Amino acid sequence: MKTAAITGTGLFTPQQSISNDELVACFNRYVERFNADNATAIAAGEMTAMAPSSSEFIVKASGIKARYVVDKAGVLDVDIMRPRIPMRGNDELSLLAEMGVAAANQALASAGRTAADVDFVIAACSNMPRGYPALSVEIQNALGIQGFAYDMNVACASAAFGIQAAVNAVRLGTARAVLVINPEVCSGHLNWRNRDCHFIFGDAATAVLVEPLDSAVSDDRFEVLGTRLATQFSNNIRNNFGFLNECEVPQRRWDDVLFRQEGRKVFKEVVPMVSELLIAHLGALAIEPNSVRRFFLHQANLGMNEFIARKVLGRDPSAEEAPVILDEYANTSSAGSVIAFHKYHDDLRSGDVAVLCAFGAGYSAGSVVMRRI
Ligand code: CO8
Repeated sequence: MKTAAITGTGLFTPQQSISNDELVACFNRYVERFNADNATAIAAGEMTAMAPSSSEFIVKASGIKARYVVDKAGVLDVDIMRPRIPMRGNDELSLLAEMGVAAANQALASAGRTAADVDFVIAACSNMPRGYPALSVEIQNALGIQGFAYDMNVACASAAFGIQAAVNAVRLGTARAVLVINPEVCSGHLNWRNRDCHFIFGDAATAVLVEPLDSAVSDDRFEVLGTRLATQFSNNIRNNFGFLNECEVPQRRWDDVLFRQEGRKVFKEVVPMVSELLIAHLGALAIEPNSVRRFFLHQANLGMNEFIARKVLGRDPSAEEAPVILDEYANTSSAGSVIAFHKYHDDLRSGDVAVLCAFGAGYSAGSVVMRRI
C-alpha cells in the first residue's frame, strides 16, 4: 500500500464581509418592524414580541466577529434578509462549482500539480446546488480532469470524511491524486431573521490535494498517519430542505427548510463525542496529545474548541496550538477546519504532528492525523 499525503491546499474567500454591528443593525430593524406590525396581537398575548440581537452576545457566545458572504446587500436589506444570487443558465458554471474551482486551482498550484495529474474529485460539503448532475462532476469537467467524481454530504464534518475517502483511494492505488473540495454558501440556508442563529454562518470554499507521498513534488507535504470517523444520529442540528418539499402535505413553513439547531445541546453533546474520538485516535497511533503541535479544529464556536482542546490536552491550549479563523469567517461548515489548516501551517517544521478535526450535524465527526515531511 502507498503512503498518502496532503500536498496542497486552496481557499476561496468571497470579497464581501459583514461585521456583527452591521448584521445586528439590520436584524434589530427587522425586530422593531415585526413588533410594530404585530403590536395588537402581542398586547393580546396571542404573539410573542421578538427580542433584539447584540454584537456583545455574539462575540461572547461564539467568538464570531464577522463573516464573508456572496451577497452582502441582500442579507442586510431588511426587506430581503437573504443573499440574492443571479440565476445561472444550464450552460453556465454554478456558483458552488465556481468557488470550488477557484479553491481547487490554488490547491493544485501549491502542490505543483495540474488537472492532468488528478483522476478523482470529491465535492464534500453541506449543500449541493441541485439534485443532479453531481457538483463534483461539474467541477471535474470545469477543471478538465479525466477520471471520476462524486459528492459527499456529511455537513460540517464533510472535509474529514472526504479526506479519508481520498487517502484510501491513494493507498489502494484506485486514484493517482484526489482533489477534496468544500464549497459552502451557508448564507443561502441560514434564517437571517432568527436571533439564535442569524450570526452563525459565512461563505467560503476550500480544497486539498491528496496523492502518494513518494511521488509528490510539493515542498508542503503532510504524510497522513491515520483517519478516523464517527457518526451518531441527532435532530439537534437539522435542515428539512429536500426534494420532496413541494410534494409534502401540508407544505412546510418557509423557516422549516432552513438551518436550525438546539445550540446548547449541540455544544454539550458534541464536545465529548469529538474529544473521545481525538483521544482514541491519537492513542491508537501511539501519539501523546501534548506532542501534537497543532489542532485544526472545526470552526463553529470558540468556547467549544477550547473545551475540546482542554479535554484532549488536559490543559488550556495556546492560541498557536489551536488557531482560530471563525472570528473573521464565522462557521463555514465543511470549509472551516481546512481554512485553519490552509492559513496556519507554514511555520510547522519537519516532523511536527498536526490534527485536522471536523464535526457537525448528523452528528458527525472526523479526524485526520498528519506529520509534516
Ligand atoms: N443576541 C442577544 N442575546 C441572545 C441572542 C442574540 N443573538 N441569541 C440568544 N440570546 C440569549 C438567549 O435568549 C438566552 O437568554 P436567556 O439566558 O435569558 O434565556 C441567552 O442569550 C443564552 O442563549 P443560548 O443558550 O442560545 O446561548 P449559548 O451560550 O448556548 O450560545 C450558540 C449559542 C452560539 C449557538 C452556542 O450554543 C453554540 O455555538 N453551540 C454549538 C453550535 C454548533 O457547533 N453547531 C454546529 C452547527 S454546524 C453544522 O453541522 C451545520 C451544517 C449545515 C451548514 C449550512 C447551514 C447554513
